[in-house]
Amino acid sequence: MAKRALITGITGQDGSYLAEFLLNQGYEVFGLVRRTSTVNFNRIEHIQGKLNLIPGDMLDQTSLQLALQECQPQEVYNLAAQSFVQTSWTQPVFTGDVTALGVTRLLDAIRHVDPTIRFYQASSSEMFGKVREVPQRETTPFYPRSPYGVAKVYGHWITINYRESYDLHATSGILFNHESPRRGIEFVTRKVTYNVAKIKLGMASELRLGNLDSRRDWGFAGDYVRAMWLMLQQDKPDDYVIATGETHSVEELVSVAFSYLDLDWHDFVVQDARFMRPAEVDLLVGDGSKAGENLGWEPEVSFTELIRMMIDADLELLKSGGHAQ
Ligand code: NDP
Ligand code: GDR
Repeated sequence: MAKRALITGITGQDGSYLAEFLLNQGYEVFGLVRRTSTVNFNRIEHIQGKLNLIPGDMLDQTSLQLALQECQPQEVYNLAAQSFVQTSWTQPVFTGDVTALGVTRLLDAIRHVDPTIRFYQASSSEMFGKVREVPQRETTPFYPRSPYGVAKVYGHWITINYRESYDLHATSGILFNHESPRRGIEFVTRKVTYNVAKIKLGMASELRLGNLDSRRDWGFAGDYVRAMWLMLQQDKPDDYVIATGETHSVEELVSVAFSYLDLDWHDFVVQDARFMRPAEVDLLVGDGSKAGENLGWEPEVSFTELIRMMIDADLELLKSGGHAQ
């Protein structure tokens, strides 16, 4: 019998890569999808025939319970979130409801429907915020700097609390930024690669950005979903940092992207206060050695390869008359 997995957030960047990965492992894959007035299945349409999509919403406890009863999964991957940091300042309550309380709703549904289900929570390096230690690892104290980061800290601790209170196989992956050609256009890597491609093709003349000094540990989403799966294959639930161990500034990102297409970024990048944040996370760099030792996980795509992969994909998209969704 094939194993069954339920993915919340299957229409997102990570959900689409994880669904592909699990299908390749022979899983029967279920995805929770919320009702929207326009269908947004563009990241999963190439595999939609192989997926079982179930309506539900992280804000609606009953829908989560029904979804679990319907698909009877052995594994649940909770990737659903209001995941854009900047939006969390303008929609802090909504962000808390989905990204924090949503985790409790799902864990509680699991506890009642089938406490043997293995649970993965998408925790984030944003929890480290104003970092207390460099590099950050599983034991580094949290100091979140946005309503999103605060919500993720709640989600992280409620996962640990349900593990300890009810003996659930509940695991948190503390993932550092990971990107891909399927990254949402509002995140800085994709915003840069998409606009560099547009500038190269004569479809845009400038790129407006916020803080160029912040540093991130950027990896490839395709590598990171493999780590999620590995975590749930362990006998014991635990928490793991997933990172490349390298950090780059936004300015370096911009420089690598423009120079790949033989352009000088100084000619095109304009700093714009609209993209500055009320509080910034200045430096993230993760120590993924525990994941290396216990899971045998290592990243395979380098920073430069990642940016080039994203630019190549954006050039192809634009040349074929498409646009970022
Ligand atoms: P995306 O923003 O691309 O995807 C978020 C997903 O959550 C979408 O499928 C979205 O559905 C769904 N969602 C949002 N609200 C609800 C709701 N109320 N009910 C049901 N589904 C909902 O995020 P990523 O794929 O990049 O990230 C996946 C997870 O990992 C998120 O929890 C994110 O916070 C976390 N994370 C991401 C990192 C990264 O660098 N990418 C790093 C660390 C953590 P819809 O399509 O309908 O909007
Ligand atoms: P982040 O990703 O906040 O780290 O959260 P994002 O790409 O939005 O920002 C990274 C850094 O770039 C700076 N920046 C800009 N960011 C955006 N989006 N747009 C701009 O124009 C811009 N200019 C500069 C930001 O200030 C920031 O310092 C992502 C999300 O996927 C979270 O869900 C996840 O938890 C974390 O990564 C790990």
